[in-house]
Amino acid sequence: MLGGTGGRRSFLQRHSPGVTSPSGEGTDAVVILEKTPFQEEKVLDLLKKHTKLELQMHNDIYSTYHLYPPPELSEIKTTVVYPATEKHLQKYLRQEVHLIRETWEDYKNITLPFIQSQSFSIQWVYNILEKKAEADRIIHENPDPCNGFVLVPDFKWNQTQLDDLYLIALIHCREIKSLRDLTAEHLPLLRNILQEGKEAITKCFGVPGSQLRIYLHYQPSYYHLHVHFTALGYDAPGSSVERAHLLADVIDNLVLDSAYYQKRALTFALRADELLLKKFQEAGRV
Ligand code: G7M
Repeated sequence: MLGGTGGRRSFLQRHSPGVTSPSGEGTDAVVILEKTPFQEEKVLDLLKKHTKLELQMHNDIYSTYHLYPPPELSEIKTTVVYPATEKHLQKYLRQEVHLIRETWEDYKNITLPFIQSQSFSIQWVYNILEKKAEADRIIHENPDPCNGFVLVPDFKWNQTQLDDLYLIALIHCREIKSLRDLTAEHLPLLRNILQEGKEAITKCFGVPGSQLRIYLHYQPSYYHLHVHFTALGYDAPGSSVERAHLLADVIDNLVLDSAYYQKRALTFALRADELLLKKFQEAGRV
């Protein structure tokens, strides 16, 4: 089965037969294949080095080709989730989407009970915070248990080129699930992430703060507060208006009103077979 993540370069292979779990049972795996951006300094090699070129069509000054690059210039970034839960499979399969406008009452009556009933693991987050995984990839850490965070390259970024730069800040505090929990009490934490995150990325990768898109997702996939840092020129999956909330705007909103995110309606898209959509449908809210 083939689906897409919405990103132009991502595809999914749903795979059950032939994949075997450690216990010997057949289990689904998610395999995400992404063509990585071109590296400018390799483009000449791409055109010269052992590249097979087949003419597709020619018309006046225009021609198109099939170009078959050598293996070292045709990397496909591959991410594997195995064994994959039903939630992982749902997340990546191509489906119809519906826009939800969630009021604070909807959040309390529908979304929050749903989140609490789910056992979607955020162990990978705890592994990073406890240095049990990805410790060597940490770009910056503020160790304060309330106002601190860890900044690491996102899964989606192979760190080979800056065009698709993508990092995430994971907060040390384990009590904040999402944007909905934020109040003015969290301003020091959010300001630390904004300020220190920008400085660390500029220092480490030479990308200035003015070229970073810094935002939170609502709904997130993982209910442990985290902030996305992506290159401004990169059309990152999940940076659309119905999902991304700029951190600088979030901070300003909380300065204006501490209960801003416990008052206003928030919009997000849900795929057709997501359980949360079913909950909104059952409550007559879609
Ligand atoms: O806001 P949302 O929950 O959708 O974003 C979660 C982000 O975490 C995504 O951008 C993922 O690519 C990233 N991510 C997910 N996992 C499981 C990992 C991981 O194990 N390591 C790292 N570095 N990033 C991850």
